Amino acid sequence: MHFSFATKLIAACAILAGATPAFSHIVLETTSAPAGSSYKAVFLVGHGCQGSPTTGVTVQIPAGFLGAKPYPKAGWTVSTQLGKLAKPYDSHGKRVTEDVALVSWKAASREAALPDAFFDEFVLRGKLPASPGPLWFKVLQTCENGSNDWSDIPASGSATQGLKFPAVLLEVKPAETAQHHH
Ligand SMILES: [Cu+2]
Repeated sequence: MHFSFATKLIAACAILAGATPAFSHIVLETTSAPAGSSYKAVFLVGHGCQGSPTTGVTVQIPAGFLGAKPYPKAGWTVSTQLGKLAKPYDSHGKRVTEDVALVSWKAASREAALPDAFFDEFVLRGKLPASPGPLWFKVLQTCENGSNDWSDIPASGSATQGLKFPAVLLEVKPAETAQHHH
């Protein structure tokens, strides 16, 4: 029996999509990390908005993720926005009452936009909360045409099956457990 190359490709994509939805949405390169550690969040963007190139990625920093700092990105303008902390804390003898709440990358030109057929990374770093549990980053992906609002969070637990636009999940592990991996 003969299958065309295109048919095989479609079949492979369907299998991939079923087994690892991770490859189709915006996800983190490292999906778990120890509580209280410094964490490099690499957001992987695998497609645009129904074929349209990505022109912007805006990440909402979840409560408990401290001191977010974006990595610059060639061809893109990066900006941050501060927000008031629900729970102020002390650092280096100073009271900290606000922190980075929003990190945004915008393509500086039409040429810099991320084509739907390409893959790219958007990176920031920060400190994880001291207590374990799921941490959700809501991400707004804007495109030349349309946008994807990755903000769906399950009512309980951390399974994203069935969510159309799941927020980006990081599993914060108990510090001791995670150390076994090193
Ligand atoms: Cu997807």
